Amino acid sequence: MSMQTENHRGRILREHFGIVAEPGQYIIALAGNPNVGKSTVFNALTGLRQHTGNWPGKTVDNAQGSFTYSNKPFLLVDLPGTYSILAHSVEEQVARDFICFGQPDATLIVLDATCLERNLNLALQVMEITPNVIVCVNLMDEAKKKHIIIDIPALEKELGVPVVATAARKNEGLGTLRETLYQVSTGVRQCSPRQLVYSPAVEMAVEQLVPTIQRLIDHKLNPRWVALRLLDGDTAFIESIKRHLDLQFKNALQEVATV
Ligand SMILES: Nc1nc2c(ncn2[C@@H]2O[C@H](COP(=O)(O)OP(=O)(O)O)[C@@H](O)[C@H]2O)c(=O)[nH]1
Ligand SMILES: [Mg+2]
Repeated sequence: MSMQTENHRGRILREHFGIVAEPGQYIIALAGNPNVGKSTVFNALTGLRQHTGNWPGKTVDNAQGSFTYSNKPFLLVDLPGTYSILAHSVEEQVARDFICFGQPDATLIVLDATCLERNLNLALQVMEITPNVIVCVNLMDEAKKKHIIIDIPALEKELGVPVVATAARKNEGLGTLRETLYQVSTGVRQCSPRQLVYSPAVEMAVEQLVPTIQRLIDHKLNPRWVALRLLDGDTAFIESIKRHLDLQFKNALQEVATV
C-alpha cells in the first residue's frame, strides 16, 4: 500500500468514523450478532490497548483496540452488534458504513456456534460487500455441551473464506485466529467468498447495472453489491454514499438510481 492511499484512508477514518489509525496499521472491522462473544474476542486480541468513544454524530459506542502480530501492527474496530447490515437501524448503518467506506483490510465476523443458521445471515451479507472476510465460530464449548458438531473445514469450503473455531472466554483458538487475521489482512491469503445468486430477473438487472457502476465507483465499492442495493431501492445507502464518497460519483449514481 502506498503512503498516499494510507494518508487518504487515515483522513477518512478520522473525519468520517472518529478513528485514529497509525500509518501502516492494518485495519480490521469486527462484526457479529449481539451476544456472540464479540467483546470477549476483542478483549482477548487487544488486551488493554483499547480506546472507546462514539461514532461521529451518533449515540452508538465505538471501541478500537490495537495489537501486534508477526511484527505487524493491527487496529481492531468493534462494530455494533447487529443481525443484519441492511441499515434498518442506526447500529446497522454504522456497521455497514464502516465496512463499505472505512476501507478495512479485513472484516472479522464472530458467530455463535450454537445457532449458526441465524448467524450466517450476517456473514453472507458482509461477504457480498468485501472478499476479505474471516469467520470466527465462537462459543464452541457451549456447542459441545449441546452436542452440536460443526465441521469447520466443510464450512470453510462452503463459504470460501477462512473459518476459525474459538472458545474466546477460555482463550481457545485465538492463536489460529491471530494468524488468520494476519494472513488475510496482509493479502498472504486470498478469499473467494461464495456469492448469493438471486432470481433470473434480478441477476439480469444486476448484469445491466454493473458496468456503469463499475465505471463510476472505480474500485471503491463492490459494483455487484451497489447494484443490488439500488435495485432494492435502498435510499439509506444512497445517503451514505453522499456522505462518504466524492461529489462526481454521487451525482452520477443518483442518475443511475433514478433510471
Ligand atoms: N461459554 C462461553 N461463553 C462465552 C464465550 N465467549 C463469550 N462468552 C460469554 O458470552 C457473553 C456475551 O459475551 P460478549 O463478549 O459480551 O458478547 P457481545 O455482545 O457479542 O460483545 C459473556 O457472558 C461472555 O463471557 C465462549 O467462547 N464460551
Ligand atoms: Mg459487545
